[in-house]
Amino acid sequence: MSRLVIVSNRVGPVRDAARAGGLAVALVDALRARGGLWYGWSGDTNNQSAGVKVEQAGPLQLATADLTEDEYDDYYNGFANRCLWPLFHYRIDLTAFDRRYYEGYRRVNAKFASGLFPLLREDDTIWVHDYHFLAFGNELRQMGAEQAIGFFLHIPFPSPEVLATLPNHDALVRGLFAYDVLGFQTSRDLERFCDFVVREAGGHVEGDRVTCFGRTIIARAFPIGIDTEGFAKMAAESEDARRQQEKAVRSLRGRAQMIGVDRLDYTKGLPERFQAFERLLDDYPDARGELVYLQIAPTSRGDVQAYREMRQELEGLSGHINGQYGEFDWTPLRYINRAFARRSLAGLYRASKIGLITPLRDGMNLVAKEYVAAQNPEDPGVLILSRFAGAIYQMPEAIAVNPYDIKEVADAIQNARYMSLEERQERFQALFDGLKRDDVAYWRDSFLATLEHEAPMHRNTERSA
Ligand code: ADQ
Repeated sequence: MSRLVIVSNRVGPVRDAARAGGLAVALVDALRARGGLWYGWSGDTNNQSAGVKVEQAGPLQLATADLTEDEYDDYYNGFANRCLWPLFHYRIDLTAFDRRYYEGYRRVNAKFASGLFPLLREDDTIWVHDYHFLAFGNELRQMGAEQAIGFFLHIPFPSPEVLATLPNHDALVRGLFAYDVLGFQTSRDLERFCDFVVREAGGHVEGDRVTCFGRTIIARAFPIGIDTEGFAKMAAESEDARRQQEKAVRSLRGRAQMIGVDRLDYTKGLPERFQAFERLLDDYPDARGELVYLQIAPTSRGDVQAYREMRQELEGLSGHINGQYGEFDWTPLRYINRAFARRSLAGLYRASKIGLITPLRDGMNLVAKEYVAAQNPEDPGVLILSRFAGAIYQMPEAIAVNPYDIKEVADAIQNARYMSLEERQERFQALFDGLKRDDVAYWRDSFLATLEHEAPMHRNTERSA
């Protein structure tokens, strides 16, 4: 088996999964089994060039490089998080179209590619991740890399009209054709990519072969999963999870708990979610004193203005809801801005009768999957899931809602509160079976099989043609 080289912005078995987000969680799970080299940003900024640092961490070699302050501003806070992130989540209003950011982004992609190039072996398989490194493959190719290189996009791919608002969209999409395999979260993302290639770039599509800019690549949907059985076992059996669950149940004193867990990000629809909870308390007085909504939302990307503003808005809303509806012995909304250990999180999911996951847009959403995996099959909770999360395509047995429709979400919560045990069990079983089948190992193996077995055959045919 060839060596696997993973490239992603953040690297390694992270201590703070909440801040690192879903990508790091998924890759830790994916790589535990296979080992290899994992390369990316150290998380530090340093204006002296320290080069690439390589260290061993169990079966993994971790290779990291620092960013300078300017690179951090232009590449990470700038193009990645103030331009690509909002734009790919359909927030044109929050997108900063600043060409300086794009230049910084290209420079950092080139710098990281030149840091990796000398570490590569001839038969490595290279798997690049997410919107930070759209241009990475092209930079490596220009240095002469001939290895199989795949790319997986963890966030949505926008519609052609939205992508076309970006001044450098043509160069970015052209760069993607340096990869051999492109992976998307859902078939809708894949369709939008193909649409762009055909309508905006004059390419053509035949099955999963996409031709443009003189190259043919494989593009496919590979919906990311979680370690379903591992997570379920942790929720049911680990001492920490059980302790956290008992603590939660004790503090609820017979009341039901509804949970949301999200990085504090404007794509997650938190203000709308808080408003839906308020609407529930308004429209359904029987929920007052009976339901506690626990929202865990650790701060992320605090350097970006839009994130600071949203945080203030949420503090205002939560204060208002608790002031308006709270009783001396009942706090309706428990809003917590910090990370929890994964085991504790598993216990909290299990203690919750409802999982309320209503992003305005989300590539996949692993929290929805974790919530289901953590349930007690004898008495499972109900998942309410946004129709704009990628996960909805794999989880049709969740209650699907439009997160912008406050009344619809309030009604869904009320419906979930009174759902019969039989219906809850049926929905849970169907969801759990799906998550067990399409877990993180399946995601990893199917992507790598395409990259390692299908792409080389395809490259050979291209060469001999
Ligand atoms: P994220 O936007 O970070 O991921 P998500 O998929 O839900 O969103 O993953 C978040 C992860 O962080 C989960 O594993 C969750 O348990 C963990 N987490 C969140 N809050 C936490 C807390 N307070 N304490 C501990 N852990 C916490 C991006 C994309 C998603 C895509 C993933 C993976 O935006 O759409 O599903 O990558 O591809």
